[in-house]
This record gives sequence, C-alpha cells and structure tokens, in this order.
Amino acid sequence: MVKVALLAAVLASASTAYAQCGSGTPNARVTGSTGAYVATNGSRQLYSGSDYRLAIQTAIDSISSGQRISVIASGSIGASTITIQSGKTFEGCGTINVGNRSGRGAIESTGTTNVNIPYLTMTGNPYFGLLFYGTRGLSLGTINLNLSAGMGIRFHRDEPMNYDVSMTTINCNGPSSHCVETWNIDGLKIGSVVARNVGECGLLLQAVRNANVGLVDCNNCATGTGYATLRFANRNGRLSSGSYDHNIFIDRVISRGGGRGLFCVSESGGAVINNLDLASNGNNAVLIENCYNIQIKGGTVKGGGEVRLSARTEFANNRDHQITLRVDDTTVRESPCGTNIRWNISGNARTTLCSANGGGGSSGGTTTRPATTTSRAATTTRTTAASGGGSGAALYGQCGGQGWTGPTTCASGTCKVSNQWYSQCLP
Ligand SMILES: *[C@@H]1O[C@H](CO)[C@@H](O)[C@H](O)[C@H]1NC(C)=O
Ligand SMILES: *[C@@H]1O[C@H](CO)[C@@H](O)[C@H](O)[C@H]1NC(C)=O
Ligand SMILES: *[C@@H]1O[C@H](CO)[C@@H](O)[C@H](O)[C@H]1NC(C)=O
Ligand SMILES: CC(=O)N[C@H]1CO[C@H](CO)[C@@H](O)[C@@H]1O
Repeated sequence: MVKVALLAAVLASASTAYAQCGSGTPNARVTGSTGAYVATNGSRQLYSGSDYRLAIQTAIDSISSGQRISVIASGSIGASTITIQSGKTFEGCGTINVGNRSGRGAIESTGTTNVNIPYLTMTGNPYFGLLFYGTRGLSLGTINLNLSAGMGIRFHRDEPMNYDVSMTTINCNGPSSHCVETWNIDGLKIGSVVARNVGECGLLLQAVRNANVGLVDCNNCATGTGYATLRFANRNGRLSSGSYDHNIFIDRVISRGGGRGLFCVSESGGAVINNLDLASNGNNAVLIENCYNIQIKGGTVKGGGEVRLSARTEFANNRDHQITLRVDDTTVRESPCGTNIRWNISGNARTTLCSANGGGGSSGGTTTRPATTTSRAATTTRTTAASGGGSGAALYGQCGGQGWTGPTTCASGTCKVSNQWYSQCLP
C-alpha cells in the first residue's frame, strides 16, 4: 500500500507542477518547425538546424535528473530513436512523427529510474512507439498514439523486470499490432487504455503482477485474429511464490466488434474484473483457457462469439473461477470441465456448464440450459450433443473457424464465415 500511495503522490505532483504541456519554465525546449529546429537550455541555444531528432536528443541530454524538457515543435524523427535517461521529465507537446526502426522503439527508456512522460502525441509506423525495460518508477501521463502501423507501447520480453509503472491515459488509433503490450512488470497502475482500429490487443498483460487497471475500451481491436481487447498470457498474475492470489484488478472492460473481448491463456490468472461490457465480438466474447482464480463480478455480453472455458493439454486445466455475467444472444460453454468453477449466468444464453449454480466439481454431468429456461437445475442432462452436431448452433452462435470443435451447422440462421477464426450463425 505504501507503494500505491507513493505512486499516487508522484502522479499528483507531476500533474500539479505541469498543468499543461510545456507550461511554466521547462529546463530545456525544442521549438521551430520543418527545416529550422532550435534546442535551448534556459537561454542558451544548444542546437539549430533541420534535424528534429538531434534537436530533441540534444535538449534531453542537456538536462539533469529532476529536470524537464518540452518539445514544443512538431516534426519527424524518421526511423530512429529518442533516448530518455533516469529522472528526466519529457513532454511531447507537438506531434512527433516516427518511422520503423526494426526491433527498436521510437522512444526508449531502459534501465532507468523515475522517468516521466506526462504528454506525448505520436504518429507514423514505429516498430515500437515506446519501448521500455528494466525501469523503476516510470510514469506515463496522456499518451496519444495515432499510428498507421506497428505497435504502440511495449515492455520488452527477455529483459529485466520493471517496477512501479504508471500510465494515466493511453489512447491508440490504428496500430497494426498491440496498443499496449507488457512483459515483466511488478506494480502496474493504469487509468485507461482506449483503443480504436487496432490490429491486435488493446491491452496485453504478460508476466505482470500487482496491477490495477481502470478501463480498457476497444472498438474494432484484433479483428480476424485470436487476440483480444484485454488479454492475459504467459503466467500473468502468477506471484513469485507461485500462487494466483488475486493481484490483478481490472475495473471495466468495454469491447465492440473486433476479435475476442477477454482472453486469458497460458497459466495466467489471479485477476478480479469488476465489470465486462462486451458486444458483437468475433471469435469468443470471453475465452478462459488454462487459467486460475479469475473472478468476473458482473456485466453483460451481447451477441458475438461464445463465452467459453476451454483447455489445452500442455497446461493444467482451469480452476477456481467465479463468473457472474448476463449473457444474451450467444452461448456459454465449459468444455472440458474445470475444477471449482462457480457460474452465475443470467440472460437468454444457452449454457453448457459442468456444475449447477454455486456448485463446484470437475466431473460428472454437464448442465445444459436452453435459452428459455431460467432455472438451471431444472434441465440437468448429460449432453453428448451439446458441443456437437444434433440441432446445430444457436442464432449468433459460433459455427466454425480454425480450432473450433463445436457444431458446424446452425439451428437457426445460416453459418457465415467472419474470418479465419470465426464463423457465426446469422439470420
Ligand atoms: C490521426 O491521424 C490521421 C491522419 O494520419 C488524422 O486524419 C486523424 O484526425 C488523426 N486522429 C486523431 C484522433 O488524432
Ligand atoms: C518494419 O520493418 C520490418 C522489416 O524491416 C517489417 O517486417 C515490419 O513489418 C515493419 N513494421 C512496420 C510497423 O512498418
Ligand atoms: C447471481 O448474480 C446476481 C446478479 O446478476 C446476484 O443478484 C445473485 O445474488 C447472484 N447469485 C449467486 C448465487 O451468487
Ligand atoms: C548543457 C547545459 O547547458 N545544461 C544545463 C541546462 O540547464 C540546467 C538548468 O536548467 C543546468 O543544470 C544544465 O547544466
């Protein structure tokens, strides 16, 4: 808790000190426009010329830890990298256009402490817009990434851990990969990630522990892929003790269209999600695969692909989930049966679950609830046909796609291919 309080204090002081980008008296500035950039440190001119990146880097290098540089000018750095060292505050007030430097970030900060980027607006097609690893006390404020391709923010894989990372408001439009992809963070606080037209995930958390996220809101993210608005993967939420005690807290996930809504995979878990608001997701609205101790406290799923608990054989099966949701116009299915899965599903969804309300258990019969029945206990049957042919998938249910093992015909409507991963019964 001390950590959280400290973080809040740091954020508060940052926002009080610099109410607007470039306000007050930054220690260094980059001004000018195309062909004529000027870097100044106080009243000293350090650079004058056409190289926007060099102007920015010269200004950054001139300040000391605890000082601030404001890039007032807009321009293009091409396929190159801006590096921010420990203790420095970097404000991108103009629009920084960037190119694709393979394997690298347009802006990087690695092995640093207390770097602060309160404002940034970036355009272009970076390999990684911002690349981080081995950071401590990194703070990102309002970051606008309006990209034509590439990835927004990346915390690198196979590199040292990051500690105490905060992000206030991340907005993405247009990247072909993820808006935010994290690996290896202990202590993450995010206000919101709002993403539009993103090729892969809105927010992808991997090997992260002790996280607190306000909102993830995606419209048209991960269309035609197995990615999701919010994805947990690669032992996300696994504590160093190996336990999956709740340590990943997500307040709200909004997802419209695109690929999956929520996707948990590869031994991740330890997460509490207060509210889901998913509609018309392709693939699965929710897919939880080999995950542990996920609690979904409420919310709605409307149409789109099914809500599904599934498992691959290379990891231990699902266990200890508690899922309360209203689900309409799609299906809810647990296959294979997990251990200690507590469902509370309302709405008109057809459900194929392994335990009755509030129950646990990993074996025995499957409970199928037809769309019109509200009492699950009333219609307990062994359902060999539930995931197979017979009557076919319900209207708006999934009827095909790569990896799909359920029905391939429709009880109502016609099976139409949405993409490689997902076919749906449509009227
Ligand atoms: C993003 O950039 C495009 C041009 O590349 C522009 O038309 C659009 O207005 C920008 N959107 C935002 C939200 O800045
Ligand atoms: C960047 O260039 C590499 C090849 O060097 C290419 O594979 C990649 O798709 C490009 N990324 C973007 C965002 O343009
Ligand atoms: C199921 O969820 C509803 C809210 O949708 C709640 O009112 C009810 O108490 C829950 N039931 C159980 C058994 O948890
Ligand atoms: C290179 C240079 O001139 N650096 C100076 C920039 O200004 C700060 C004070 O704002 C000095 O501490 C730096 O030495």
